[in-house]
Amino acid sequence: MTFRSRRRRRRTATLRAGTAALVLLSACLVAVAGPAHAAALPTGARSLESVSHPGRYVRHLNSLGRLDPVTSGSAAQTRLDATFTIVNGLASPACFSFQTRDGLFLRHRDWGLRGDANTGDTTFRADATFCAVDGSVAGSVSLASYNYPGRRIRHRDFALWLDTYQDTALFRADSSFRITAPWAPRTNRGPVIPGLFADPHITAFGGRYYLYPTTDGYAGWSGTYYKAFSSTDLVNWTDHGVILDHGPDVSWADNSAWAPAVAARNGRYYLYFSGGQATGDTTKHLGVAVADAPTGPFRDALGRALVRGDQFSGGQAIDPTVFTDDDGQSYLYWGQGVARAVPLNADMVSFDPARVRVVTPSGYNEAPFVFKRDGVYYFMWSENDTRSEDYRVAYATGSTPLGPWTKRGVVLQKRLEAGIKGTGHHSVVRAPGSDTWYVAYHRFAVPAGNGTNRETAVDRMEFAADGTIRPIVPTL
Ligand code: FUB
Repeated sequence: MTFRSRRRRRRTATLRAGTAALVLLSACLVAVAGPAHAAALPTGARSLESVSHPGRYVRHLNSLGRLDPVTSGSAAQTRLDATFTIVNGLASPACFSFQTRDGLFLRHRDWGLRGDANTGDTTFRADATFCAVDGSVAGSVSLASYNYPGRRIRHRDFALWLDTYQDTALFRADSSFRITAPWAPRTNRGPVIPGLFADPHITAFGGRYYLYPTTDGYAGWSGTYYKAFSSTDLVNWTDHGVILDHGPDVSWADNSAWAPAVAARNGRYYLYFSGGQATGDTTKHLGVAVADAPTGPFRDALGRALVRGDQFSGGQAIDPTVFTDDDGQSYLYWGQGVARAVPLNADMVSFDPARVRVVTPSGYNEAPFVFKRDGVYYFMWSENDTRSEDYRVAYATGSTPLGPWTKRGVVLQKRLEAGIKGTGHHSVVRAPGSDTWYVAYHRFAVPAGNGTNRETAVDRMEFAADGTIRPIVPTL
């Protein structure tokens, strides 16, 4: 074991000890307080009704958290302010965050609850994450602070506070909420998976669709783990939880868990991913992990990078994708700034470095994706910077998986009249057994998102009779 990996294991052990201490602290509080089991919440649009004051709901008003009456006769703005999208916890996938309809997150500050924009820093993410435990009556929940587990959201004078838990009937009732249908249901489809997820890789295995995104919402894209989602209809998605976490699972990468892509071969599933280190060294590397099921758990296949960031001159080693041709040969593509491609060996975890080719088309920035239709190879990519509202998707065609490529142009870009910006880092899937195609991509979260607060959308992708891709219309 190297010094670095020993240090790494120590850090993981320290983190685990910290987590254990938090759990122990919660357990002690629970011992005083009575049972408070971790509870699962449905993600998606919901409202939260007070247990002690039925008819009053959690809402925000002038940025402050309140508990106010809401009825079907309430003003539209009141119903909107009392509707939250329950999402993956910004600080932990084991807990939850609450996104307002205007794109803010419920967080505590000076022990008061308020709605603020996600800065992506560690403090904000922790302040905006709450862990669900059983509430005072069956079917209700209580929300414990992620970073102050002894405190819970409760109402006092109809304002929302993060107060220290008290083992009284009054506190228990004032800190318990029923999760109800949303007061303001969405009139559009919204992101396909609630919350902040970018760089979606969509694929189909065994007649089921899978989505593998980057977990977003972190300043500097410093996220550390990947989740998997699956669906039969591209509308209703099951969250399969964390499938790979750089913390405990990858010895050579700490953060920058970006842009996963999964390929299947011989009954095994290979997850290609980007990773960086927390040492001040900003170099990114590509890794590969393997699992027996598309939802993992994945384990690092090599214990080292598959492509080191300094292995080839020029460009960043990020954004991997794999295309497998009809003859069974798989190809790995990757790169920001420079696009590279190489045939993978049959083991899917090695290649001959001498066979790596630069295949950068004009306008290319990152996020390569390759598929084949009617004997034509399509090479697609993202142009501009992911922080720009002009981040967009372009493509080229060729007669081999390695080009040469003929650029065909931009096919997916912002739609300002619908409030859609920064549409890029996409992937494409064919509906099994058909010639119906879909594209998954990310956009700035609607509303109020930006280049580190992105969400995942899926739309139809159609072809003209000559095989060119019709302009894709991004929809809300
Ligand atoms: O999500 C982090 C990075 O942003 C990806 O690797 C890029 O493609 C861009 O989407």
